Amino acid sequence: MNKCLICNNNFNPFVDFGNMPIANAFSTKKELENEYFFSMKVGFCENCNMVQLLEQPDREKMFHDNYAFFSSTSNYMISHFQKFANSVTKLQSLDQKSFVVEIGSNDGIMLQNFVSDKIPCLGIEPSKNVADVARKKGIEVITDFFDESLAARISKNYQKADAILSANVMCHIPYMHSIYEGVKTLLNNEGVFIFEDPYLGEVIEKTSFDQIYDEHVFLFSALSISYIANMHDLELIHVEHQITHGGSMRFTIAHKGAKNISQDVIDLIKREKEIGLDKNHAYLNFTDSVNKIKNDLIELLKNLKKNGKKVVAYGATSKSTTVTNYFGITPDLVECIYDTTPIKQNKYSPGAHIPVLPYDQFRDSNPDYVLLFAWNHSEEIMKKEIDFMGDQRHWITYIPNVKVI
Ligand code: DWN
Ligand code: SAH
Repeated sequence: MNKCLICNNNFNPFVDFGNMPIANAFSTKKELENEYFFSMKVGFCENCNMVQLLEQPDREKMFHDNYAFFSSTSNYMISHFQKFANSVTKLQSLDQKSFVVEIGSNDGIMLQNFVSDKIPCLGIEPSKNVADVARKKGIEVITDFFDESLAARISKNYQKADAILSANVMCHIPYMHSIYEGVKTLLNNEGVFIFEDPYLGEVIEKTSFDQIYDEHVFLFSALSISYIANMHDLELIHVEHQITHGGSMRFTIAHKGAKNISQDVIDLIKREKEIGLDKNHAYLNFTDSVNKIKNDLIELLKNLKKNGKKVVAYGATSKSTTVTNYFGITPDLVECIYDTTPIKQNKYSPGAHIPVLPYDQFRDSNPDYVLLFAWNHSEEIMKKEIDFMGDQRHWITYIPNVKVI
């Protein structure tokens, strides 16, 4: 039995991925000698409806001066965050007197839009190397982990926020109560806290099990978010589906009673109950669905190898660490991974030790099959590579099931 991080209720895991390394620990040969592993199991708390990791490595092991994920590696995401920022400016009628705080601002992909509109903003980003990229864009960043005490300091030293924003960060933070207390302190009376993360409903529906890795301690639903908001005198007032990262949900939170709750919240909670996301039952077949993908993909890769085909991968994603380690994909089956991120290049993937090579070498490698680890960016990537792939080369994708394209 484990204790829920949100409500302290007892619960059991519904899937066990075994030992996993740090998903973004792309390493040199020497660094691999001290590789760190943790036991990755996921459970569902039937009391507050939160899906969560049972164990998460210390935050300093994941977020530090050499964090490997840079948000601006996708052009689609750059335009996504421009639209996100513009929608907040409109919603809150932001101007030069306003104040926007982003939690987990990474390389400034979101805040750069407020800077160019001259709207005062502040980023909170514990990973110094990515924060430095944002600073070069003229964005003020505090290199620290957001929590209750930092929120108190910011509201004292700056001003209360009209908007607190966060994307793909809330699901990374186990100390959620401290976050919500911090939000309550920092948000002004009419302020909104808007964040988006991979959506539980879609992870279950599509079996996108690779959204589960060390950094992703939670998978959210409207049910679980309204539960935790309520615990802190806050309220879920709006939800908006996003296609990013394979299916995400944007949640808007405000002080309790400050704003109307939209019909979309009521509808989504109703739908989540209809499909049973509030019951253990919804999670029982998850392991079987993951294992079906595993068996199909391994069989395909083994057949391709037997037939002398060259298979490489595209996108050294965090998600691929779960795929390669749980499925047992080694360099024997997938020669290498091509990626545009300099800090990942000429290193080895965590656990599976597949070489990561610069994207510039992808085309010269002349592959027959390309396993798309960055499947969430498939539209952008397939469009970019359409001429090269032609009719002779094939993509392999595996969410929601194994497909050769
Ligand atoms: O939640 C998280 C999300 C936002 O980002 C973090 N915990 C970590 C990270 O997850 P990820 O690594 O699974 O994210 P992506 O966006 O799927 O990673 C894409 C990878 O593929 C990057 O390493 C960049 C690379 N890439 C590329 O080589 N060529 C991406 C594109 C679009 C390309 O054209
Ligand atoms: N918002 C970006 C980055 C997501 S990656 C995007 O959507 O692309 C997750 C980021 O959260 C990392 O940059 C990590 O350093 C940061 N992070 C982790 N814990 C945090 C915390 N407690 N406070 C602020 N940022 C945090």
